[in-house]
Amino acid sequence: MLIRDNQPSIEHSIPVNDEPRTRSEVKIPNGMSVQNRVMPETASESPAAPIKELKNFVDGEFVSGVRLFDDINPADGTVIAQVAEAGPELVDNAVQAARRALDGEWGSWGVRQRAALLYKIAEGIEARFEEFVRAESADTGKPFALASRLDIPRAAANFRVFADLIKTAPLEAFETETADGKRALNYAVRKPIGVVGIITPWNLPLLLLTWKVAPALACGNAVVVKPSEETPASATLLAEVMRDAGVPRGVFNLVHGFGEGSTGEHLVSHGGINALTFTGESRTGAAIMKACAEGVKPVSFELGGKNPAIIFADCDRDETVQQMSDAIFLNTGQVCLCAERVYVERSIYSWFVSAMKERAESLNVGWPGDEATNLGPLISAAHREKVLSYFRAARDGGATIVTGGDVPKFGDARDNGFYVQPTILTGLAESSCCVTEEIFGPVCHIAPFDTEEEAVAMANDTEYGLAASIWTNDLKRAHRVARQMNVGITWVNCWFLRDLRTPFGGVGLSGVGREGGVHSLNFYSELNNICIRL
Ligand code: NAD
Ligand code: 6OH
Repeated sequence: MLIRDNQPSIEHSIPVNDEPRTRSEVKIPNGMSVQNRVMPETASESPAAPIKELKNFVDGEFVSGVRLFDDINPADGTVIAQVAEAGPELVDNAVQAARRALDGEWGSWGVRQRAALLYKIAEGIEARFEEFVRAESADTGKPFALASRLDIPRAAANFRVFADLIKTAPLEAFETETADGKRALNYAVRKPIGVVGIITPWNLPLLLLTWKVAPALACGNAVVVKPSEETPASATLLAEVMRDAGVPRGVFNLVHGFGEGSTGEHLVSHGGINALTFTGESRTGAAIMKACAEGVKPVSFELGGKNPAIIFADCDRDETVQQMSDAIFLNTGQVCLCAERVYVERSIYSWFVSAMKERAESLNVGWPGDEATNLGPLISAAHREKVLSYFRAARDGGATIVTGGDVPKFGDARDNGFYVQPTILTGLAESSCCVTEEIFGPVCHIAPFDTEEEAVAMANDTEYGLAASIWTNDLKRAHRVARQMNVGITWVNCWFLRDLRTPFGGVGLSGVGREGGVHSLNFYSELNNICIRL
């Protein structure tokens, strides 16, 4: 179900295959849409902006750091900005500023005032929509079309949804009968948890950062945010939006830098933060958990996945192939929810493999700003090397490379970027590293199954447990199989269809806790239960 607020242009649920948002949008191949106004002058124009310094934002001011590092455009390998790395002193300033904000004016703001501010931040993002699209695309190489359809609208929606939710969040109350025949009233009030550290990855930079900042502010906290070193630009723009929306000093602080031995580590080991929320790799989550154990700080982790898709012979075939194309290749496969393991009922296996091959070969890999582009590059040279190492392992392991498996050649500046071909593998053992480890690229392995039980067993045979998708027209089977998936999210006949009120998170190596809706409010609040003897 879609919920709508009193500004009906924004849907809280943003299906991946959404319809165009305005009349000015144009359709491009594979059903994606893009707004004309963000298109570049020429198809081959790189979205790179002139070199500038991306600064930290601490206590309401933009400030430099201890050194500069390069922000690289993955589409052509050019340096697009210099980023100011925050050292331990600046991280400390940010935490202190956040603490002062909690003790100051911000600490006395009521729910309605905070909600009004969140709506203003959403409007501020929309007012600078094109800048955000360009910044996100320049940092990640993702098609403008995708940033316009998914990342930036979702960032604005995150603020609206949590503004709505905090205004309507109920209190828990219990009337208690006591042994002496009297009564007591218990009710829980929501208080901010304090200074929240927020660390986010590069794949959906603004979407994932605002997914945590919005509920944290809705609940009255002050935040210190560290975006990925690969994608500092949209977070820096967001700091401008925060300032212009009238966010009090110190409520939103942004520190740039790397993880281990750098800004991320300084933040997680700082004694002044009260909670830490993180999205990224499972290995990093483990390191952060260790640092947070020291002060017994609450953590919320959204981590990696090795997500299965189970395709039954009775599925709606064309629809399934179309949606599985997104499930495997969206954002060049760099979505934690992407299906990297596809299990197909044997009677339609050969058909499905050929249909997906055709689909993969129809995708346009190219410049982010080109309206025909479906797939951009991977995030970095190092990440491409990781993905290529899995392609090599697949070959060495005797896989059939149904399509792809290599680096595309363009004969222009894109050859300096970090592209790989959309790739489909078959024929590997379930124990192969390509089938057990998260690759995080435009690649999947497809294997046949004979029985429902076998499919469920293969899908669940993993240390991860983020998301699964099931494709069938048999309603009873859909319910039966969905319940058996050891994951946090199961989609039936769809993928990445989000309602932001629902619990989102993973089991096993895929995460700790749930965010979304009331689950976010509970993580970003302390509940103080008050018991009154009547
Ligand atoms: P990453 O773990 O390498 O980095 C994420 C963030 O953590 C970055 O800001 C990084 O600088 C910081 N960091 C790294 N080491 C740190 C340390 N020791 N202390 C503090 N901070 C540290 O992840 P990534 O490569 O940026 O993102 C890709 C990964 O994220 C994939 O595994 C993907 O599945 C996962 N992811 C999960 C979800 C989800 O919702 N479950 C969403 C998006 C991405
Ligand atoms: C991972 O790459 C995607 C995560 C998506 C969300 O956290 C979300 O709220 O949709």
